[in-house]
Amino acid sequence: MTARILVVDDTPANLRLLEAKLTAEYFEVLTAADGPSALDMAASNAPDLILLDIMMPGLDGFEVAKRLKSDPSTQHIPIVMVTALTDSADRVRGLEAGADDFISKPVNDVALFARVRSLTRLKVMMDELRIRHMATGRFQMAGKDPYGDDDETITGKVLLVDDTKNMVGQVRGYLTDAGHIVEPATSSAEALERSRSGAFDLLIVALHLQGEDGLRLCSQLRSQEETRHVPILMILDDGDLRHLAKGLDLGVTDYLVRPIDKNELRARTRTQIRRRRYHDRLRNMLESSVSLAYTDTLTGVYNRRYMDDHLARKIEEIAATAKPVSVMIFDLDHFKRINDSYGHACGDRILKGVAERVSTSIRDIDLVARYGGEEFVVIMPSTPADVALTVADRLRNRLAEQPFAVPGQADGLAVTASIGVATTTDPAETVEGLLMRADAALYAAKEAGRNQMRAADEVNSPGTKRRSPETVQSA
Ligand code: GH3
Ligand code: MG
Ligand code: MG
Repeated sequence: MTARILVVDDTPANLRLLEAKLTAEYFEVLTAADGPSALDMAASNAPDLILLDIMMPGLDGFEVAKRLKSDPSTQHIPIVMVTALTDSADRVRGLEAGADDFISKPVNDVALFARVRSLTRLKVMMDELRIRHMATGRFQMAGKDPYGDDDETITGKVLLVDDTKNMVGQVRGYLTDAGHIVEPATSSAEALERSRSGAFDLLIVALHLQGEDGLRLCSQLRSQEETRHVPILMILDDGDLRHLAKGLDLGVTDYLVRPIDKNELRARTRTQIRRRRYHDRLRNMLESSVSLAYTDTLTGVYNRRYMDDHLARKIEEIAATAKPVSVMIFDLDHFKRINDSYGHACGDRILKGVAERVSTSIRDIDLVARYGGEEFVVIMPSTPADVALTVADRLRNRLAEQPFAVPGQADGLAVTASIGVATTTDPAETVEGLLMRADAALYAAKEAGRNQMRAADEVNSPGTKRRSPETVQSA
């Protein structure tokens, strides 16, 4: 994988050195000799990573990082501070300005490449999500920039894996004081077991687990489904670069060196949890935009297109299962009056309430969809006619027994529905034919005075008309 890296340093010799190292590893390298030109290049050249010197005349590295992270067009670019400073307060300041990591001068090759690869890999993944997300057109609609940080005091749940009691206590104290929830694990087995709950935002692994290989644990955490995307913060001894490089190759997201500095630990923990949240947010947005294709936006239940496909599959399955498939169509009674008397928004509110009440009244294998307007369909696989009728009547009753809460109406509004039910045992039955029979039964229920249900004929009569009472039999 090739990545474009922007190197920023006011000392020409440093620039040339980093440029040479990176070019030799086939990275594409851009250079900037001061803060303002770094900002320009970041905005116009879309680098995948920025290596940023801290001490520069004029605009220093802290300020450049801060500006890059507050500009929506550059805030997703990872920043690595390249610094001669070893003072922990400066590192913390860098992290707070938005840096993702540090490399000390003189720059060590292993640390440099491991870090560059780890961060560019992460960025490629996030870019992919962002592009797919933008392609769905929901990016603006969601009204929220997934890169935006609206929570400065971000806290999360951390699994701390280490067997040295002292350090556990210390790290735990540092993090709980900052508002995080920390659960300890003292062996690899315990870590794997506990992390399977999927409840953690960050895994901290101290490498010197007695008699165990901390790196192997990291690799197991990476391949385990529940922790695949959870960041891992590795704690290692100063100078242990061999393990560092290996850990980063295995997918460890960040690292800390002993002795642990309180502020650095907190800052890196926060950065990792933030990154995790941001990744989750993108994924959720992606999932909800995908589901947009098959759900009804007002009520959140399935839409008609999805219902049609689903019903076709269920009818086909009869050939294998020999079990009947039933459908019900229900239509709210005199719904126009509700709109006319209380307004369309109130009507919408009731449609949502109806969908919710129906969704919680049916079995997991049943499916509810909005058929159109104030009409809904429930598909019930493996359900004979008599059972379907029982379900329909229960549903009718659940709608009628309790008014729907709407703003401005203290007692809520009473709503009833009329329901038509049809059943088939024939795998050659068509979706259209089955729905038409249910619809005809619905019409009969309306004719009979509403707030009731009717079953359709067992046989699909040819020439059945939509809501034609002749083809309907009373239940
Ligand atoms: P009945 O079914 O009992 O014969 O009477 P109705 O008044 O419900 O029947 P009709 O089918 O004539 O009217 C359906 C009304 O449902 C028309 C429309 O005002 C309302 N409606 C359809 N879709 C929506 C919607 O998305 N939101 C709201 N608020 N109302 C809707
Ligand atoms: Mg109606
Ligand atoms: Mg209607």
